[in-house]
Amino acid sequence: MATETGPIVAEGSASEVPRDSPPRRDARPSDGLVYVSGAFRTSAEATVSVFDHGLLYGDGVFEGIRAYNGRIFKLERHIERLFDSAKAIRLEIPHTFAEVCAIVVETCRRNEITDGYVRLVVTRGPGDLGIDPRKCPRAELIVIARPTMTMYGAASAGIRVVTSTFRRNAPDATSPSIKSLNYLNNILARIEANDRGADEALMLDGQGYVAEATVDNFFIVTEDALLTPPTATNLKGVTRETLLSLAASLGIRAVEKPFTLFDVWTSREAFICGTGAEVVPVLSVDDRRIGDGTIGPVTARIVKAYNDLVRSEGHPIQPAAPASAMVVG
Ligand code: PXG
Repeated sequence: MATETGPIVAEGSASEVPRDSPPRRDARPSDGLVYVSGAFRTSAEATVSVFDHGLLYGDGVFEGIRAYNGRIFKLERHIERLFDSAKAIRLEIPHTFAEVCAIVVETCRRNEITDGYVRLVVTRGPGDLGIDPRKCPRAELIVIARPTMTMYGAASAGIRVVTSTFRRNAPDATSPSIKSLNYLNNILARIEANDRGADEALMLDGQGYVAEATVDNFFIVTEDALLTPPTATNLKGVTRETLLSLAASLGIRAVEKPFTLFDVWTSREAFICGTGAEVVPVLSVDDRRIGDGTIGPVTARIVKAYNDLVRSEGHPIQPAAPASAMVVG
């Protein structure tokens, strides 16, 4: 099938994506269009080189973003984190911040996304064998937009979590704040959780304090506050920071401080949060029932407030209609 191969953002061009050729209604193949190598291609034709260092060495970074009601939630914050992750690994994204935002919006448009999930990947690009990034002259930006994304089976009813024997990356190794293509530690933890019949794994830091889940930040509710670990040992989650400010607006005291498994096992409520998962109640940890084993009142309030917020703000996918179009009669 013919692909839309025109470059969306020419090198050195202005940040706006050209809007002269709007996507045709019939242009979206059922498996979607992916932005890769500077153009939109069908999923079948969207490929990267086997010499890409993202594949060969996990050398790259990524982002996951959600869209609700035709708007991309926290788009700029996610792209900012993508640039921060890239900076940390000395990876130069071959576009400006504004260009990346425009490409994400255009990918959503071309895939007719109203509600969905966007994955950005920036790899070191194709090079030769050997880890030296100097072999890779140009980084590769990939943007995928899908109408659905499910992380856990019956997430809204609550999940079962077990503590993994794999520790979250130490801050003096590959920083856990980098959303890098190296997720093996977390994948091993997830396999462990799968083997033990749990939905998700909780990971500890090198000192034995609770860090986070494999793709989500972690909160507990104690007698007097909502607690989440400081971000030195986990990802600076966009959902996590959104919930901290939501808690403030709901009058719920929220504190960032280290805590242990004992604090988790004896907490009143617990939940995990992330862009993909949203806010998911945790009903048991290591076979200890959390609270009375049902979704607690604080978690329920936070779930509702988050669900309301994500549907009420964000970067519009479609451009605003011109004022003249709104005049009736
Ligand atoms: N910790 C880790 C290790 C993550 O990977 C989060 C916390 C939550 O961060 P945000 O900014 O999303 O609130 C993540 C996020 C996927 C997927 O496809 C992964 C994430 C998010 C969305 C989808 O596996 N990770």
